[in-house]
Amino acid sequence: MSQVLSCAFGRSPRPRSFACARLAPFRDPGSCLPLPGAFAQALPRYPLASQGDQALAFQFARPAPGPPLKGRGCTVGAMSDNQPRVTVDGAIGQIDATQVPRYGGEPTFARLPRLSDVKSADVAILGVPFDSGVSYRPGARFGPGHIRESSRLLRPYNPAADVSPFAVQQVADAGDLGVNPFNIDEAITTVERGARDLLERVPRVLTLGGDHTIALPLLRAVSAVHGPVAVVHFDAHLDTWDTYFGAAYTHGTPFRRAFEESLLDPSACMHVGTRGPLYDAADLTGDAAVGFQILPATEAEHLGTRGMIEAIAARVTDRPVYVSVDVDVLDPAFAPGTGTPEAGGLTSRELLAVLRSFANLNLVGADIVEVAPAYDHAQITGIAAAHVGYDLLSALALRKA
Ligand SMILES: [Mn+2]
Repeated sequence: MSQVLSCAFGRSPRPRSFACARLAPFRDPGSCLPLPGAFAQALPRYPLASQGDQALAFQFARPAPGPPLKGRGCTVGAMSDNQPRVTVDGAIGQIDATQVPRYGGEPTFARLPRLSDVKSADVAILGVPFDSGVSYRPGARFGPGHIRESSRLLRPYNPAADVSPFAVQQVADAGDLGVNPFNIDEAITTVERGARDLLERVPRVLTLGGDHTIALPLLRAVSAVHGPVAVVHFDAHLDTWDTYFGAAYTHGTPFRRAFEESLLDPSACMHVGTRGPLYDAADLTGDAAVGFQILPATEAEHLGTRGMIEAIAARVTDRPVYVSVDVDVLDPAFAPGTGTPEAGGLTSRELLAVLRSFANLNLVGADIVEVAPAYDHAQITGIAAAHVGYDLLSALALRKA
């Protein structure tokens, strides 16, 4: 590196051209600023990125010769994990798979940097290992780790969306929240506080669950920023029931509670992929009363993905939209590893195609829930969930670009 110029890493100043960067090691890797609230408890071992410009002063080499490349980058030197990384225009991306095989290295989502290793981020990945709200099979508490482990195959460039989601925006993994498994009320409070704290630093959060109970506190945090949101809810089930065994806060009730708390725009919410037996026909009228239009799985084949995309866009228009993906929206053939599977669901191909269309909508947040690895085989469900995350991140990248 004969010619280098120093600049602070971040969204500005970011070289316009394709640049090869070498990252200086942290000079004080032990320094750690306290994080506020529950987030501090959740992430005690991660040094905070905003620990001072000194630790974040990277040296950028002059642009490498050759044309700008989508989906290819050059490598940087050591971060806290001492792994070579792909970086484009200052966005620190994945561990470089040409130097470290994808089955090795950090088990963050897509082997992206930790949030503590970047000065700022456009999108954070947040894990919520919690499943005390389930009504049938438990195990989604292991979902965040399983999705991350299943995301090692993701590569930098998404040809279906024609975007490099980790190059045009900084995506980083914020780790897991520490959530009480024995007290649902406390768990909900912890998730809300953790999401609020994170949204003060990062504009968009993609959450890996966890069971669907966590959608309520996540919607509280998102609506505090954006106002009532249009929820597009991909699920086999309505999740607008009132109580279960007398309990108001379960994985089958988050969207009724969210409606009652005025977190939703009831003129713009939608279920996609619902199917299977209900308790009573009144379940449907009760659901409509809280603001959801239904695009059931039985309509998916008639409408095709294009028709589904048009129906969603017509419903949410330009409102801030929050996407909640219960992995059981997929047929059990595509997602066996979940708590309450129902036959006759969407294919992975249909779901991913529909999710890519959110690049044309005002996507403000998303979650992927109900991945229960104990019932998974060969990472079928985990890989599907990882790709759901990848296409949602691609949609955000296109929106940003
Ligand atoms: Mn659900």
